[in-house]
Amino acid sequence: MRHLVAAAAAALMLGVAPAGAASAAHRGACTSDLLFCEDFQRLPTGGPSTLKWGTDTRNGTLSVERARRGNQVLHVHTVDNGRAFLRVDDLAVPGDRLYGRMRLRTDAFPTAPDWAHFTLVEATGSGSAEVVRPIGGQYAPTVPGTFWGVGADGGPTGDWTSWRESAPVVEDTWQCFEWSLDRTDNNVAVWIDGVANPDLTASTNEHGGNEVPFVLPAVDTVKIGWQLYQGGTTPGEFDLWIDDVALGTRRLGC
Ligand SMILES: [Ca+2]
Repeated sequence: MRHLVAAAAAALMLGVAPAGAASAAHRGACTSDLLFCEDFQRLPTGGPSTLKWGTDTRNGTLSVERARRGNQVLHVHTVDNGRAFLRVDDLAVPGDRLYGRMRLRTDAFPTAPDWAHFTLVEATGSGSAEVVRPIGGQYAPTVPGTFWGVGADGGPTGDWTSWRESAPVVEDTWQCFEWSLDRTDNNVAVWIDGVANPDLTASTNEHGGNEVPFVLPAVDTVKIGWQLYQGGTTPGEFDLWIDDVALGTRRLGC
Protein backbone atom coordinates (compact mmCIF):
# COMPACT_ATOMS: atom_id res chain seq x y z
CA MET A 1 0.00 0.00 0.00
CA ARG A 2 2.74 2.36 0.91
CA HIS A 3 4.38 1.72 -2.47
CA LEU A 4 1.14 2.67 -4.19
CA VAL A 5 0.88 5.83 -2.14
CA ALA A 6 4.51 6.67 -2.85
CA ALA A 7 4.03 6.07 -6.56
CA ALA A 8 0.96 8.25 -6.65
CA ALA A 9 2.76 10.97 -4.73
CA ALA A 10 5.72 10.76 -7.07
CA ALA A 11 3.41 11.02 -10.07
CA LEU A 12 1.78 14.07 -8.55
CA MET A 13 5.09 15.67 -7.81
CA LEU A 14 6.51 15.16 -11.26
CA GLY A 15 4.06 17.97 -11.54
CA VAL A 16 4.43 19.45 -15.00
CA ALA A 17 1.83 22.19 -15.17
CA PRO A 18 -1.32 20.89 -16.85
CA ALA A 19 -1.91 22.24 -20.34
CA GLY A 20 -3.63 25.55 -20.19
CA ALA A 21 -3.04 26.08 -16.48
CA ALA A 22 -0.66 28.93 -17.00
CA SER A 23 -2.89 30.71 -19.48
CA ALA A 24 -5.98 30.23 -17.36
CA ALA A 25 -4.63 31.76 -14.21
CA HIS A 26 -1.25 33.34 -14.87
CA ARG A 27 -0.15 36.51 -13.17
CA GLY A 28 -3.22 38.00 -11.67
CA ALA A 29 -5.81 36.72 -14.10
CA CYS A 30 -8.69 36.40 -11.67
CA THR A 31 -10.92 33.94 -13.49
CA SER A 32 -14.31 33.04 -12.09
CA ASP A 33 -13.39 29.41 -11.41
CA LEU A 34 -10.97 30.39 -8.64
CA LEU A 35 -12.00 30.17 -4.99
CA PHE A 36 -10.02 33.33 -4.20
CA CYS A 37 -7.88 35.69 -6.23
CA GLU A 38 -6.15 38.97 -5.43
CA ASP A 39 -3.72 40.83 -7.70
CA PHE A 40 -3.94 44.08 -5.67
CA GLN A 41 -4.52 46.06 -8.87
CA ARG A 42 -7.92 47.49 -7.94
CA LEU A 43 -7.11 48.38 -4.35
CA PRO A 44 -6.13 51.88 -3.21
CA THR A 45 -2.50 52.14 -2.14
CA GLY A 46 -1.85 52.13 1.59
CA GLY A 47 -3.50 50.08 4.31
CA PRO A 48 -5.82 47.40 2.92
CA SER A 49 -9.38 48.49 2.24
CA THR A 50 -11.34 45.54 0.89
CA LEU A 51 -14.15 43.21 1.87
CA LYS A 52 -12.51 40.29 0.03
CA TRP A 53 -10.07 39.47 2.78
CA GLY A 54 -9.14 40.38 6.34
CA THR A 55 -5.91 40.85 8.24
CA ASP A 56 -4.17 39.25 11.21
CA THR A 57 -1.33 41.38 12.53
CA ARG A 58 0.80 41.85 15.62
CA ASN A 59 3.87 44.09 15.40
CA GLY A 60 3.36 44.09 11.67
CA THR A 61 1.65 45.97 8.86
CA LEU A 62 0.22 45.27 5.42
CA SER A 63 0.14 47.93 2.72
CA VAL A 64 -0.65 47.98 -0.97
CA GLU A 65 2.20 49.55 -2.93
CA ARG A 66 2.93 50.50 -6.52
CA ALA A 67 5.70 48.43 -8.08
CA ARG A 68 7.06 48.49 -11.63
CA ARG A 69 5.04 49.18 -14.78
CA GLY A 70 1.77 49.90 -13.04
CA ASN A 71 1.80 46.71 -11.04
CA GLN A 72 0.56 46.81 -7.44
CA VAL A 73 1.71 44.42 -4.74
CA LEU A 74 1.20 43.79 -1.04
CA HIS A 75 4.06 44.90 1.22
CA VAL A 76 4.30 42.81 4.39
CA HIS A 77 6.37 44.40 7.16
CA THR A 78 7.01 42.94 10.60
CA VAL A 79 9.26 43.73 13.56
CA ASP A 80 11.15 40.95 15.37
CA ASN A 81 8.74 38.10 16.12
CA GLY A 82 5.70 39.91 14.75
CA ARG A 83 3.20 38.76 12.19
CA ALA A 84 1.19 40.25 9.33
CA PHE A 85 -1.15 38.07 7.32
CA LEU A 86 -3.75 38.53 4.63
CA ARG A 87 -6.55 36.26 5.84
CA VAL A 88 -9.11 34.50 3.66
CA ASP A 89 -12.06 33.25 5.70
CA ASP A 90 -15.14 31.19 4.90
CA LEU A 91 -13.59 29.27 2.02
CA ALA A 92 -15.88 26.55 0.68
CA VAL A 93 -13.64 24.05 -1.10
CA PRO A 94 -15.51 21.53 -3.27
CA GLY A 95 -13.80 18.15 -3.34
CA ASP A 96 -10.62 17.07 -1.59
CA ARG A 97 -7.98 19.24 -3.23
CA LEU A 98 -7.00 22.85 -2.57
CA TYR A 99 -4.27 24.54 -4.60
CA GLY A 100 -2.63 27.88 -3.87
CA ARG A 101 -0.23 30.25 -5.56
CA MET A 102 1.57 33.49 -4.83
CA ARG A 103 4.49 35.44 -6.18
CA LEU A 104 6.93 36.47 -3.49
CA ARG A 105 10.02 38.58 -2.95
CA THR A 106 11.66 38.65 0.48
CA ASP A 107 14.22 41.25 1.46
CA ALA A 108 16.04 39.07 4.02
CA PHE A 109 15.46 35.85 5.92
CA PRO A 110 16.48 35.33 9.56
CA THR A 111 20.02 34.33 10.53
CA ALA A 112 19.32 34.57 14.28
CA PRO A 113 18.30 33.29 16.71
CA ASP A 114 19.34 29.70 16.03
CA TRP A 115 16.40 27.72 14.60
CA ALA A 116 14.42 30.91 13.89
CA HIS A 117 11.20 29.60 12.39
CA PHE A 118 8.84 31.43 10.06
CA THR A 119 5.55 30.77 8.30
CA LEU A 120 4.25 32.37 5.09
CA VAL A 121 1.15 30.26 4.38
CA GLU A 122 -1.07 28.64 6.99
CA ALA A 123 -4.28 26.65 6.41
CA THR A 124 -6.85 25.58 8.99
CA GLY A 125 -10.35 24.15 8.97
CA SER A 126 -12.66 21.48 10.33
CA GLY A 127 -12.09 17.79 10.94
CA SER A 128 -8.46 18.09 12.08
CA ALA A 129 -6.69 20.35 14.55
CA GLU A 130 -3.55 20.45 12.41
CA VAL A 131 -2.48 24.00 11.54
CA VAL A 132 -0.91 23.22 8.17
CA ARG A 133 2.04 25.30 6.98
CA PRO A 134 2.86 24.38 3.37
CA ILE A 135 5.13 27.41 2.93
CA GLY A 136 7.49 28.19 5.79
CA GLY A 137 11.03 27.59 6.84
CA GLN A 138 13.76 27.69 9.41
CA TYR A 139 17.29 28.96 10.02
CA ALA A 140 19.46 25.90 10.63
CA PRO A 141 22.70 26.88 12.39
CA THR A 142 24.10 23.38 11.90
CA VAL A 143 24.41 23.81 8.12
CA PRO A 144 24.27 26.84 8.35
CA GLY A 145 21.53 28.20 6.14
CA THR A 146 17.87 29.11 5.94
CA PHE A 147 15.66 26.58 4.19
CA TRP A 148 12.06 26.08 3.14
CA GLY A 149 10.13 23.26 4.75
CA VAL A 150 6.58 21.97 5.05
CA GLY A 151 5.31 21.96 8.63
CA ALA A 152 2.38 21.90 11.00
CA ASP A 153 1.44 22.67 14.58
CA GLY A 154 -1.52 22.36 16.89
CA GLY A 155 -2.55 18.80 16.00
CA PRO A 156 -1.59 15.25 16.99
CA THR A 157 1.65 15.37 14.96
CA GLY A 158 2.91 18.25 17.11
CA ASP A 159 5.06 21.22 16.11
CA TRP A 160 7.38 20.34 13.21
CA THR A 161 9.05 21.89 10.18
CA SER A 162 10.72 19.58 7.66
CA TRP A 163 13.29 22.07 6.38
CA ARG A 164 15.29 20.70 3.49
CA GLU A 165 18.77 21.56 2.29
CA SER A 166 17.49 21.10 -1.26
CA ALA A 167 15.29 24.15 -0.72
CA PRO A 168 17.49 27.10 0.32
CA VAL A 169 15.69 30.42 0.52
CA VAL A 170 16.52 33.11 -2.04
CA GLU A 171 16.53 36.77 -1.04
CA ASP A 172 15.59 39.80 -3.13
CA THR A 173 14.22 37.74 -6.03
CA TRP A 174 10.65 37.34 -7.26
CA GLN A 175 9.71 33.66 -7.15
CA CYS A 176 6.42 31.89 -7.73
CA PHE A 177 5.26 29.52 -5.01
CA GLU A 178 2.52 26.94 -5.51
CA TRP A 179 1.22 24.44 -3.00
CA SER A 180 -1.45 21.78 -2.84
CA LEU A 181 -3.30 20.12 0.00
CA ASP A 182 -4.93 16.82 -0.99
CA ARG A 183 -7.17 15.21 1.61
CA THR A 184 -7.34 11.88 -0.25
CA ASP A 185 -3.90 10.95 1.13
CA ASN A 186 -3.24 13.99 3.35
CA ASN A 187 -0.58 15.06 0.87
CA VAL A 188 1.13 18.44 0.87
CA ALA A 189 3.15 19.38 -2.22
CA VAL A 190 5.13 22.50 -3.17
CA TRP A 191 6.37 23.92 -6.46
CA ILE A 192 8.85 26.80 -6.74
CA ASP A 193 8.88 28.64 -10.08
CA GLY A 194 6.82 25.80 -11.53
CA VAL A 195 9.20 23.03 -10.45
CA ALA A 196 8.08 20.47 -7.88
CA ASN A 197 10.47 19.82 -5.01
CA PRO A 198 9.85 16.23 -3.85
CA ASP A 199 11.52 17.08 -0.54
CA LEU A 200 8.87 19.67 0.25
CA THR A 201 6.05 17.30 1.06
CA ALA A 202 4.11 15.56 3.76
CA SER A 203 1.49 12.84 3.77
CA THR A 204 -0.44 10.62 6.17
CA ASN A 205 2.54 8.55 7.34
CA GLU A 206 5.45 10.57 5.97
CA HIS A 207 5.86 13.83 7.85
CA GLY A 208 8.18 15.48 10.35
CA GLY A 209 6.09 15.12 13.50
CA ASN A 210 5.04 12.55 16.07
CA GLU A 211 4.49 9.01 14.81
CA VAL A 212 0.76 9.33 14.36
CA PRO A 213 -1.19 9.88 11.13
CA PHE A 214 -1.11 13.38 9.68
CA VAL A 215 -4.66 14.37 8.78
CA LEU A 216 -5.44 17.49 6.77
CA PRO A 217 -8.41 19.61 7.82
CA ALA A 218 -11.23 20.54 5.46
CA VAL A 219 -9.70 23.96 4.90
CA ASP A 220 -11.91 27.01 5.40
CA THR A 221 -9.25 29.59 6.32
CA VAL A 222 -5.94 30.45 4.66
CA LYS A 223 -3.47 33.06 5.93
CA ILE A 224 -0.73 34.44 3.66
CA GLY A 225 2.01 36.78 4.85
CA TRP A 226 4.72 36.35 7.46
CA GLN A 227 5.11 35.25 11.06
CA LEU A 228 8.31 34.55 12.95
CA TYR A 229 8.02 32.86 16.32
CA GLN A 230 11.18 33.67 18.30
CA GLY A 231 12.28 37.09 19.54
CA GLY A 232 15.69 38.70 19.16
CA THR A 233 15.92 38.28 15.40
CA THR A 234 18.58 39.24 12.88
CA PRO A 235 17.56 41.27 10.96
CA GLY A 236 15.36 43.10 13.43
CA GLU A 237 12.63 43.72 10.85
CA PHE A 238 11.31 41.76 7.87
CA ASP A 239 9.95 42.98 4.56
CA LEU A 240 8.40 40.94 1.80
CA TRP A 241 6.25 41.69 -1.21
CA ILE A 242 3.45 39.40 -2.37
CA ASP A 243 1.42 39.44 -5.58
CA ASP A 244 -0.96 37.31 -7.65
CA VAL A 245 -2.46 35.32 -4.80
CA ALA A 246 -4.93 32.65 -5.87
CA LEU A 247 -6.69 29.62 -4.40
CA GLY A 248 -8.47 27.02 -6.49
CA THR A 249 -9.29 23.37 -6.98
CA ARG A 250 -6.79 22.79 -9.80
CA ARG A 251 -3.10 23.48 -10.30
CA LEU A 252 -2.88 27.23 -10.89
CA GLY A 253 0.43 27.71 -12.70
CA CYS A 254 2.70 30.71 -12.52
CA1 LIG B 1 -0.33 43.03 -8.88
